[in-house]
Amino acid sequence: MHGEMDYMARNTDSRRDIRAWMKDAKSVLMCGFSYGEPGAPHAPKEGHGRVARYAVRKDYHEVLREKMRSLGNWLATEVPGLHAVPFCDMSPILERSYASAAGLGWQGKNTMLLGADLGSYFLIAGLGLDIELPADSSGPDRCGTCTKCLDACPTGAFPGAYTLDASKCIAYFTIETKGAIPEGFREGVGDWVYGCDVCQEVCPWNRFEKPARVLPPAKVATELPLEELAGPASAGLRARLKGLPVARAVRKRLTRNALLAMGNSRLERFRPILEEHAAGPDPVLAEQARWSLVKLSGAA
Ligand code: B12
Ligand code: SF4
Ligand code: SF4
Repeated sequence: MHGEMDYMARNTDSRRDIRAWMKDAKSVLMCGFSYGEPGAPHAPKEGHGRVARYAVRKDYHEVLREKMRSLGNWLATEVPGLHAVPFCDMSPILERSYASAAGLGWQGKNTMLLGADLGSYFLIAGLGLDIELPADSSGPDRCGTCTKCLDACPTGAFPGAYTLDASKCIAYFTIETKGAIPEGFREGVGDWVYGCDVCQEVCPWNRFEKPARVLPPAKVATELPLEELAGPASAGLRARLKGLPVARAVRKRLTRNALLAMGNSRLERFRPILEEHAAGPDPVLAEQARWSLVKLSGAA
């Protein structure tokens, strides 16, 4: 279920309890930061690769940790001697479980944390505190009989409601996987080149997404030209992506993903660039390019 993300199998108990790494923690304060863009089109675009929305705005890790650090500093002026530890994404903790317990929403059938007035396009950050705060409680589960996210997942990554097999998720394949993306999932990856938003796009609660304030969209579209991602012009594109989460991707991984999307596009104009990679020295890229060339020929 975890694929190459070994850290998810480690410390499963400590990831449920912050006191495993913050011994004096008595409360955890959780915040959600919207990256919504109500009304923005996020449709596929011919010859382009799609990037998850969160990945084309300022890298949230630092921005949100800094926000929580400032909140901790302000609290310390009210409570002298306060010990506060900010965290966002990188700490070994199940952030969605804590955020749900803090009343930010419920974990939907797609495992995303959803708020009734916020949808799921928000990121989570927290602050461990050595003082007692009044406890909140989880919001009610409002998924009801809906199964849109489970039905829409292009790679069948949900073995059941509320459970994700991370090793089948497009976000895992495109961001985390180092080698080849397994053949059986390549068609499903479609035109996604970094992350995936399908199980959120179909969610009715995202009608209530809120415009982003802390994480406004960068001036880069969520659809990137595949030639630029896989071709010699990619240096220019990387300069435009500097500082965004998508730029965290190793160049080779983005190239591999773009070659895959070229195959799924069935566009003949990608043949020369695919042929170039198919004859190139990198075995992962060469194999991916050969697969995509077969798709272009319509042989499979
Ligand atoms: C590893 C990771 C991934 C992995 C695995 C994701 C996963 N679901 O486990 C991959 C790379 C696939 C991934 C993908 C994405 N991720 Co991610 N990811 C993480 C990370 C670092 C750890 C998550 C983890 O430990 N998962 C392990 C399992 C055990 O946790 P879990 O899903 O919460 O599982 C529990 C629930 O399902 C729960 N449960 C809850 N209710 C119910 C009800 C029933 C009946 C049952 C049976 C179970 C159940 O039981 C499980 C066990 O506790 C967190 C940050 C963090 N430190 O928490 C971000 C985080 C979860 N990711 C985030 C985001 C934004 C994404 C993507 C949307 C990115 C994208 N657009 O591509 C996708 C969404 C995929 C999805 N549908 O979840 C956000 C989610 C924000 C939100 N509003 O929920 C987080 C919190 C980062 C952040 N700081 O904001 N991610
Ligand atoms: S992010 Fe995409 S691949 Fe992953 S579970 Fe959601 S729909 Fe499926
Ligand atoms: S799509 Fe439906 S089932 Fe999935 S999280 Fe949204 S409301 Fe829940």
